[in-house]
Amino acid sequence: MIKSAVTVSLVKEAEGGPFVFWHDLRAACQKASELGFDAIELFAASPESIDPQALRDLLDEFDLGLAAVGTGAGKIVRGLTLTDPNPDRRAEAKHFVKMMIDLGGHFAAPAIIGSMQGRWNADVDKEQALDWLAEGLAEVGRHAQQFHVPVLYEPLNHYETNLINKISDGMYFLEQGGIANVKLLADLFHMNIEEDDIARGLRKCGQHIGHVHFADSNRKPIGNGHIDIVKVADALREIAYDRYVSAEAFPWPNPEDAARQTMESFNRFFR
Ligand code: LER
Ligand code: MN
Repeated sequence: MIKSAVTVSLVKEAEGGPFVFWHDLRAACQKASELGFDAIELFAASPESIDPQALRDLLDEFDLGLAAVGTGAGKIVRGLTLTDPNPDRRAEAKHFVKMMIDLGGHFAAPAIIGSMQGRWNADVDKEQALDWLAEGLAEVGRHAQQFHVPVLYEPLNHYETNLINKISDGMYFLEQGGIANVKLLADLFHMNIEEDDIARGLRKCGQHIGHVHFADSNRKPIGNGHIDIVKVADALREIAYDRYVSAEAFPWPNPEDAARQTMESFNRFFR
């Protein structure tokens, strides 16, 4: 059965970004639980900034799972990416991701590689950047195996990366590189920009999809833009998707209403 999640960001530098709840983890868990979410997805500044026992206690208290942990703070706060031309910085990026995998792993929550993939530019050509990305994903995928969770690789729209934008290109990339234990994150906001047909993109990738970011075309909570969510839900059912759809949306018009609207849409389309 498909499960619901809502994002919580604890990262000052990410303010203005597409996260529903902000800064107060306890209040976010309380609200998520009240509204009936199955889990939260956590965006933290660093692995060390989270006390795993305190997180465990909070999740237990509010009967929530941890759907996934973001790694984007590695880029936003520390400027790290898996495709940095400097080998020391690439190693640091992989280390950061592995620490996040360790944090999530104890909760059976996969780590997400989104903006940490970086982009090609004057200092690194596209072929080289893709080689480093493949190498990095393979390494962090192997690291995650000990927790029996995959790593989630997220193709982003072309304003955010020039490496891989379409979900099926992400699938071919993982397949061609023989990259094990890495699944795809299908973010409906990015897919609305990049795919010819979102539902077709989801069907094509089938079992390779390990997580869904649930936001509308304008990144408001689902139901406030022009994505045809009925077709998306049909496609997810058809591929027997049974993991999380997680609200990575703007806190519009405010966090609580964004979460409530998401839950109403979730119940309408997935229950
Ligand atoms: C991360 O999940 C994402 O979707 C990116 O747009 C964040 O930069
Ligand atoms: Mn996303």
